[in-house]
Amino acid sequence: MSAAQPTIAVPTPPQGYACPLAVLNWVREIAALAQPAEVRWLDGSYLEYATLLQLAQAQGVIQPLDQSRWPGSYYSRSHPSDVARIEERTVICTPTADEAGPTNHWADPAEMKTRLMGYIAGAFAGKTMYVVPYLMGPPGSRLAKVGIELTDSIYVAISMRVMTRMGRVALDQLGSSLEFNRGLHATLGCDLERRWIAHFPQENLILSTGSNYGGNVLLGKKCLALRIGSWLGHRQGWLAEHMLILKVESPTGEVNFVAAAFPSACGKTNFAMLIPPKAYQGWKVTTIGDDIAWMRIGADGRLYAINPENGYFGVAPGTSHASNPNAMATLARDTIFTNVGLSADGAVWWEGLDGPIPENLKDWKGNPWKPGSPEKCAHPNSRFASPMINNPALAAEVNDPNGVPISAIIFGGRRATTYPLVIQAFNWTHGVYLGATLGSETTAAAAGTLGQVRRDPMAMLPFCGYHMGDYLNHWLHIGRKLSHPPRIFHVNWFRKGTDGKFLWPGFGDNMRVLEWICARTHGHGLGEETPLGWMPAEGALRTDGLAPADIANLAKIQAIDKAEWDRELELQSELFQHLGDRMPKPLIYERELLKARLG
Ligand code: GTP
Ligand code: SPV
Ligand code: MN
Repeated sequence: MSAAQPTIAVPTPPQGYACPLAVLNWVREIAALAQPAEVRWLDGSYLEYATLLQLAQAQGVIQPLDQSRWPGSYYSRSHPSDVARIEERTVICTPTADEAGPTNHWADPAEMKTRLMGYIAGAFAGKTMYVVPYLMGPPGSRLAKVGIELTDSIYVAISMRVMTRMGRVALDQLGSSLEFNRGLHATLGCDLERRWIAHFPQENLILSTGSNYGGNVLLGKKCLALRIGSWLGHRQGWLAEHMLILKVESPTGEVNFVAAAFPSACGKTNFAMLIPPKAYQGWKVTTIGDDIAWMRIGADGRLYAINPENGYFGVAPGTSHASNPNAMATLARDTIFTNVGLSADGAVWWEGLDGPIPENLKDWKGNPWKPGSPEKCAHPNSRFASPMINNPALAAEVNDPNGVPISAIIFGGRRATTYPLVIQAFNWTHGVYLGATLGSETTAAAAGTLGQVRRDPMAMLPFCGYHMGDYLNHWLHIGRKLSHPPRIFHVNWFRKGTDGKFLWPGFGDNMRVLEWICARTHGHGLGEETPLGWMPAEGALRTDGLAPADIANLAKIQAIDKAEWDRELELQSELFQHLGDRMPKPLIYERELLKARLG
């Protein structure tokens, strides 16, 4: 890259920082290229955060909410064309297209780098370049990873402090190691024409241009923790997954750690923060993570998981005191809201929030809005970014560097038909098949058509950084190495009746399914063998406290419709064909077995 000298002096890190020369050189190289007016190293302190918030406010990037009701919280609106991840512009730049596989967009690494570095040349003129060192994972964890994100966006700098362990802690973890991710983000006025999210796994490099939306620009999250992470996991023998992690404690003291993969906007945050219904006296669910899990094989043959994140970037619409009280407590302070509704007196609002609707609202685009207005007040993918420490149900193990032993893995999608409430896989391979064939109706979390069923293996379709066939094989391989593999399940909270309404109440009542799952992992939940897998035996799902109408729906939720399954198997074969000869044979065999069992 350019050998040009920066026109400004690049400061060394604040006093007391140990910083490898490789980091300093990365900062110098990009400063020389992007030509910022100023380079600012962030140390992650609270004082610094407060200063950045003031600066962002002065620049009109964020505005404070009514601090008496929303302490420490701020509001921001994105560019209206920049509200979600953009999959067509998200590329994996491996040396060959084959390595990225048919489910990813591929671009030639040299060409893409030349193009994006061209965009970035001089692009920070007159601006501050923030140097954001960040740590993904608990300090001291062998799974934790360090990234250095360089950005011209103060919104990114602020959000990274919420979402990651930012600043000095990251450089302390790095020590003299040279293993860190290079991340570079240039806003470029949110220019759609120059919007790219490019991953260079071989170089541990991420370049993001032309966007300022969370998943595209908070590079620790989907870019490093999932796309680069999954690529590293394949090489190094671990798993980077789009999964929540929760802890369940029963009244008798039985403890289970459960990981669950649901596609974007399909219920991970809600499930991770579940509050058991009244009938479940003495049961407790606490949160380790709500979006990402890094999992490794422990010396005892169990699968151990950490949450690499430090905050939640949650979907606002639908979040309420009724649906998710823990999320409401979490976002009650120190939160950055993006693209929700805003009232003149500094309150936020979104569809599905309970309580009175504030007066004098403006919608996410800044237009006046009142109930009955034709457009939505909050964008369907509007988000809150909150520190996880605010979660009243945070699990005690959240900072454990060793992670937590996972006893059950759950896959689930948004399916109006076909899939019953819960199935248990017969074994690991069958479980991997359930994950591999996961389908879900598309949501607002990504740009594109809504509500169409698409295959989303392990909820990783937009996030797997290499060939999906190799990824599925990697899962099979990990299973063979686990002497105590987690049991694998498939759930569907979203099955609908002929009236188009959900058949299952969901949210807190998902505890009923979780209880059965935990019981199964301990060998004492009653199951019935069906063609799809084990399902709860008659009476094995607790229904005390469920509304009579919900109880009456149970038979419909659990029904297996032969015609629907014939169609489903056809749809599954599309993915199988797409992956060609890299589709693992054991999974092809699982499909044949299922076909035979269905008759
Ligand atoms: P990402 O952050 O995009 O990865 O999403 P997520 O999987 O964390 O999704 P989240 O928990 O934010 O849920 C998204 C939407 O699903 C919200 O509108 C919820 O109200 C809805 N939802 C979550 N759980 C349930 C449930 O059990 N039943 C029903 N019907 N809807 C649910
Ligand atoms: C998702 O889309 O799965 C998210 C939000 O969790 S984002 O970080 O934007 O990807
Ligand atoms: Mn997600």
